[in-house]
Amino acid sequence: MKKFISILSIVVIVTSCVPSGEQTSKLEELDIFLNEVEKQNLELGPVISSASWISSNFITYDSQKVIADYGTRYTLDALEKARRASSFDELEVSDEKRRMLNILKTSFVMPPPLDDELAAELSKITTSLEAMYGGGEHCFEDGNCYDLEAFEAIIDNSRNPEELLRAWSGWHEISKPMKPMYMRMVEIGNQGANDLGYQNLSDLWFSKYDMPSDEFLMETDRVWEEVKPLYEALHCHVRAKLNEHYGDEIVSNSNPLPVHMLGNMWGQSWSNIYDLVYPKQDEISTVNLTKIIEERNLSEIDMVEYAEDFFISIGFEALPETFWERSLFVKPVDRSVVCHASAWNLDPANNDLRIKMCIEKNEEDFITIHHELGHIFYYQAYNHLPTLFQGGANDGFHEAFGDLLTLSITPEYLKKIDFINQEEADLAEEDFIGLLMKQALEGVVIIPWALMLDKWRAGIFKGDITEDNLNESWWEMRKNYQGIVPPSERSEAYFDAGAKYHIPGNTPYTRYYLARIMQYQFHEALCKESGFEGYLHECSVYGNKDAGEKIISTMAIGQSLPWQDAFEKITGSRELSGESILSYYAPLKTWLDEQNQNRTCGWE
Ligand code: X8Z
Ligand code: ZN
Repeated sequence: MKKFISILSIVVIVTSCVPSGEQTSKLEELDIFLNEVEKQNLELGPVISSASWISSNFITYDSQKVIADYGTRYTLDALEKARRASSFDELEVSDEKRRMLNILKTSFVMPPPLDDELAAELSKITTSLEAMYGGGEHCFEDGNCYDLEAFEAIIDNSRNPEELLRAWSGWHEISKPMKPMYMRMVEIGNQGANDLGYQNLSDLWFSKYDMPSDEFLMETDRVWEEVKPLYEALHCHVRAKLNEHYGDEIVSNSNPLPVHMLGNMWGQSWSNIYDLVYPKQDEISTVNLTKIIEERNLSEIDMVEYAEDFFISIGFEALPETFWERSLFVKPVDRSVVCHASAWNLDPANNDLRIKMCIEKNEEDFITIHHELGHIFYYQAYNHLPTLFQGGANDGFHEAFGDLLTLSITPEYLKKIDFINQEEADLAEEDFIGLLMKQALEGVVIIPWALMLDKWRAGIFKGDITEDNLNESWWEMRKNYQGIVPPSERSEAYFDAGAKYHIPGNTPYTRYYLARIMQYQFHEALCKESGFEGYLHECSVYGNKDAGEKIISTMAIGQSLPWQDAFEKITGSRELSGESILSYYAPLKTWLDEQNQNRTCGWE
């Protein structure tokens, strides 16, 4: 999700107390301030967003210069506003205005102190890091150069351990030079967080969840404990199957999994090795969306249209013409762009919505398109709100809705849109373990990764992890949470975390953890409410206007209320829980436990 901090409201609220003279003038001052913020957001926001769009779409010396400069000015201005917002701390105001003031004080990811030079230095670093990733390329001694997409073409598809190792290692060269810049960025960012009244960046990042940060972190850990047995069962089975295929030398039966053998550059999704881990691979019972996309010769835009159609089927309004005109769907051949998929809300007042994605014609990207459109339709649903309330109920909500709908890509749905026929749908439904396995290799596998990534960052922010053990701690945590190890010993000369977009891109990652838990809670609630009684994986909300209404009206709240209120609207509960994901995968868990019966599971 991309947008520069949004801004605020004109609504006049009557407070419950009778204000004294002094309060009245302070209240008037507050109204004037909030109106100014809204006006500025409406005027300047779209221009800054355009500069940012250009800098990500055309990575050049000049575009980076412009965005670094805009970034500095914008951040300094936002800091000034945060300071002014704090001056109303003691004033008795409505809940709505208090929320707006809090948003002004907390909407920072990497704040500098209120200092021109440090702000400029920080902006330069953050801009450069993102460009280094976006333009990342590694050339081997034979003179052949590869960018991320070229390396991924190997990692995602090859079954040759040497080739895989070369591709994995090649891509992880690009982040070496990021390390000192990253450390300096954290140093400045921590000072900035401190100036805003936080202990450090970690304190700032985790204080945005309408509860004290330590309570929130306990919640995330509690849910992980619930989901862990499912992950461990999957890990055990996948390891045994990879061991069968590759032998002890490549994948041992007792050690953690080597990251380069998992069909994904970061080992965060294992769906590309589905055929190795699920015994029925040769039968037609498994729907292969990549094959269907190829056979039907679908274009990148066709793929986006199918996703749009899903949202429209449940009651969303079609996307504006400008979405189709201004988005980037295909990787340009003649220039460097940040290919990592993103959704943009450039000019809320004019509904200028776009995605930027180098779409590949395969199943993985078909799913990612739904994810991105989840962001886009969220923007569309809340863009009527004051700019300060234009945001997800929390950042996990923003990531969850597109993913939620992908749970509805059932065989029955695929038959409805004519991707498969009745016989294929029946076969696929019968082989529900295959179906759940495919989902789990993405949806369950990502969970410990999505939790550990920010735990590692928090360690740096708090100073528990230093430049001397940056890489070591990264792999230590990956081993503990995911049971994954690097192909070989990695020294501190490497900065392996920097080879993942969200580290140089400074995108908090706990949002994906929340999304991957909440999406099942949403799915279960929406399915049950529509009277569905079967297995959760058979339920599709395609065409279900009641479910759509729930989603749209929740989205329309934006971030105007605590996330728990929005959560309750859909699920009837105010708490995260691992129960829904466990029920969704219950048949798979039973199957995995049988398969794992005589295996040794777990890792050191
Ligand atoms: O970054 C993304 C989206 C954009 S918000 C494509 N995701 C995470 C990732 O790629 O690591 C979606 C899944 C997790
Ligand atoms: Zn996203």
